[in-house]
Order: sequence, then C-alpha cells, then structure tokens
Amino acid sequence: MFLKFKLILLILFLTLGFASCNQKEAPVKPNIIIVYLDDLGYGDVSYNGATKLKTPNIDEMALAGMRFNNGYATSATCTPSRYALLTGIYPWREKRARILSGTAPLIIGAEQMTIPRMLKQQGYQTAIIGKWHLGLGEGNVNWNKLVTPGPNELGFDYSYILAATQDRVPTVYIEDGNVVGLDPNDPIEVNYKENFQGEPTGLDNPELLTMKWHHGHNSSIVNGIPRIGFMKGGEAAKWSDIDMADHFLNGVKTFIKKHKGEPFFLYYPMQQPHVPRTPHPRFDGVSELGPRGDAIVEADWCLGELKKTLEAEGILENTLIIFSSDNGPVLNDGYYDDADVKNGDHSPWGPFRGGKYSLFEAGTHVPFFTYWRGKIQPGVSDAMVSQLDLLSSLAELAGSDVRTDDSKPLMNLLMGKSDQGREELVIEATSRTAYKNGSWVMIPPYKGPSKNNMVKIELGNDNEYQLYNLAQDIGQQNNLAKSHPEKLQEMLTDFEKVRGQGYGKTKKLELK
Ligand code: NG6
Ligand code: CA
Repeated sequence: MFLKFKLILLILFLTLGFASCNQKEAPVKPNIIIVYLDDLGYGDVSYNGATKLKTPNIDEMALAGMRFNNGYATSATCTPSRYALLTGIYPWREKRARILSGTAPLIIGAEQMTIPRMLKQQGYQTAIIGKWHLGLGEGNVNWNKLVTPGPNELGFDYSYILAATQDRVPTVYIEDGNVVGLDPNDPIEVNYKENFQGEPTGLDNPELLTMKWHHGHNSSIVNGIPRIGFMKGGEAAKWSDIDMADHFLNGVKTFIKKHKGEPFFLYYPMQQPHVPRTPHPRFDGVSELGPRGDAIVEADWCLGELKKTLEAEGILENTLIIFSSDNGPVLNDGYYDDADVKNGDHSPWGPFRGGKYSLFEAGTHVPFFTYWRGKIQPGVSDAMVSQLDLLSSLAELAGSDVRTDDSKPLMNLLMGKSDQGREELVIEATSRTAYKNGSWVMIPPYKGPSKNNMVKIELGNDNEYQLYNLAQDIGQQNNLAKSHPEKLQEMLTDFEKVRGQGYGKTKKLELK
C-alpha cells in the first residue's frame, strides 16, 4: 500500500518535473517594436554628442541598451531603406525601390517574405502605425474604395499609415486600406502630373501659405503647406500636421493595450524630422534649432510615452525595442523652415561626410540601438550591422527558419552577446551603390554633380574611384585609391561578387 503511494508520488513528481522543464524550454516570444525615424542623423541625438537639442528618452534607452556605432540603413533615402528593412533584400535588386510618389504601386510582391509575415507565422499580432512609402495597390489607386494591396497583404494584421511622405499627397491617413474620415460626397482625387481646375497651388497662390517652399513642394496646399502632387476633395479626411505625432502615438498606445496579452510586432515609423517639420506647438522652441530640432524632441517625447505605456501595461521586460533612422540628415529639404539658418555648429551628420542622398557615410550611417530591459545589458559595439539584417535576426529570435542571402542573422550581436557583425555591406544612394568592408569604403566612379546645391549635400560622385579607411579617416577626406591600388582591386572584386560582374567598372549616370 505504502509502496504504491510512493510510486504514485514518484510518477507525479516526474510528470510535474518534466512539465515544468518543458515550460522552461518553450521559447518565450517577446514583443518586438521597431521605432524608425525619418531623416534622423547620427549626430541628431544627444547620446551621440548633440547639444543644441536634448533627446533624454532616446539617450536613456540607448545608454541602457546596446548602442551600435556602426549601424546602417541600406540607403540614403526612404523607400529603398524601408524596402530592405521589411524584406531583408538589398533594395538595388528591386528597380522600383527609389523615392516613390503618392500614387506609386506597391513595390513589395504579395508573395514576398517580410518581417511581419514571418512573425505572423510565429503567432505574432502585427501592426504598422506611421509612415509607409512603399507604394499602394497597382498604382493610381481609387482612394475612395478599399486601397489594396498594401501593408495588410504583406503580413500586417493592422495598418494605420500615411501613404508616402508628409510632404506628398494624399494628405490623409489610411486604416486597413480605408481613408480615415472620408466623406463619400467629397471624393479624393490625386494626380502627380497636373492640377485640378481651380485648385490653388503653392506656385500660384503664395498668399495662402503658412510655410514657404524653397524647391519642389509647390503643388497642392494643405493646411497652408504646399505639397508635392495635386489633390482635390477629401476635405474632412485631411490630417492635421501639428497633431500627426500625437495621432500616431495614440494609435500605438491603443494597439499595445489591446494586444498586451499576446506576442506582438509593432512597426512604428515616425514622420519626424522629415519635411514639412510641424511639431505640435507645445514643442515650439524646445531646441535651439528651430522646427527641425523641435520635431526631433517631439519624437523623443513619443519614445518616452511608448516606454511609459509598456511599463504601465507591465510588458516592458518582455519587449525588445529596436531604434534607428531610414537615412541620414538634411537641413533644407525644400521648405524655408530655418533648419539651415539655425543650425549653427550642430552636426546632424555626426563626424561623417555627406548626408541624405549621399554615398558618403552620413547618408546611411545612422543611430542604431537595441533595448530590452533585463535582457540586454548596457553596452556599445563597433561591429557592423545593417537594418537589412533585422529579418533574419528577428527570425532567429522568434524561432523561425526564414533567412535571406542578404540579411545576416545577428541576433546575438543585437542582444549584446556577441561582437560578430557583418563583414561587408553594399550601401545605396539614389540608385548608386558603394561597397564597405570592415573599415574600408570604396565608391566607384559616378558622373553627375558632386554636390546637390539645393540641399547643400555632397553626393559622393567623382570621375575617379574613391577609397577611404574610416579607421583613420572618419570624415572621408583622404582618397587612398591611387596609393592603395591592391586594396582598391580587392574591394572592387568583392563588391562585384555581391553587386554583379562589371558593375564597379560601369560609369553609371547619376540619377538624382
Ligand atoms: C525629394 C523631395 C524631398 C523629400 C524626398 C523624399 C523635392 C525637391 N524633394 O524628392 O523633400 O520628400 O524626396 O524623402 O521634392 S524620403 O526621406 O522620403 O526619401
Ligand atoms: Ca527618410
């Protein structure tokens, strides 16, 4: 009798023991949030040395997380970087991955693997709340009907987006494919070629403007701001620019509260500090840099609110946050908004040469950190990592087999558990490409202006090969191509292995 009892106890103990063992081994799926700023430069955050503006929330997370000194966007403009981030594929493999208009077709194929699709397969609830800029539908969509395919067809369970950029029409939000607040009696029409009869434009009606255009941006006027492209109708659906950050943040908070009980993936691409810079008036003058700096401080505040929300919902310890920017900084990107006038000795590009649109470092070398309270220890890494690597890395984390050739699985690096980054990277700027290997950068010859005089940024074009060693020359001042012919040849050979034979020798026409 007693023996039998002991046996039962033993069986019970063993089963319970195994059960709890099994429980421990089951992978815990953390929430994943990618916070992605628009045109934020390496030097635009105080943790990287900015003093004319303060980013306390970004700094706090960056300093408590893993900071990557060599973190890269794939591209020096928005669409290609976003394409690469979501698909894990180099954007120069997709010809259409260049700055898109508001009427462009969706450039990611409905069958393509994306981060949200991969995570959805792993049981995640997935959402995008913020800027899209990867095209919608088959192009020239009817904005008064369901706009599809879009993010929802690529793995996002929920989407609340602005279609292209804040400076491009249509200036409305789109939720799960429907324009928010649209009055069917006031349909929206969009055209990027010609204006609708009788509609005012920035070019013809300067008296209606509250923000002046400097170059481009002289088509339809919305909220006193002239935009790129023409739009008619949809009056009730038009967004309020100054409320945009709060609006997206509210959506983010609602999504988090609703899905706190299940693993979720949230892609939160903020619109700041892209033009037009329209921080809410409560941020007016919080930086010494005018609206551009104020918009960055506003974005910083949003990040603080995001963290507070996760904390209040008790899920901060179970949430990995990845922070970065889609491309490097620009001051005057088409409006008179004092960004250049008030810049003073602020260095949005950090120690790097170039900026947005440039093949030089500042085009793609951006702020990059990971934060996961309790799981990631504070640290700094010099290893190279690209946003291209997020697909395979997050797949590793979520227990998925998904990988692409271009995207390196670097989850251990992102967790601060390894110092092994990627060895090489092809960077892209307005359809030109260059090659990085370790601290070396090789830029093949490109025709075209060396500088974009409108935005006052050096583009990286030269008739000769350029070769720099960032370990000794972070500002890319000494072209070593002539003095290091063997290194140049080695870089060229390696570049062509990735980019395609003969590519580095072709003098391509500058497109921007
Ligand atoms: C350029 C715009 C610029 C910005 C950029 C896209 C002009 C003259 N310039 O064509 O203002 O909108 O496109 O920026 O129109 S990005 O960050 O989305 O790539
Ligand atoms: Ca951008």
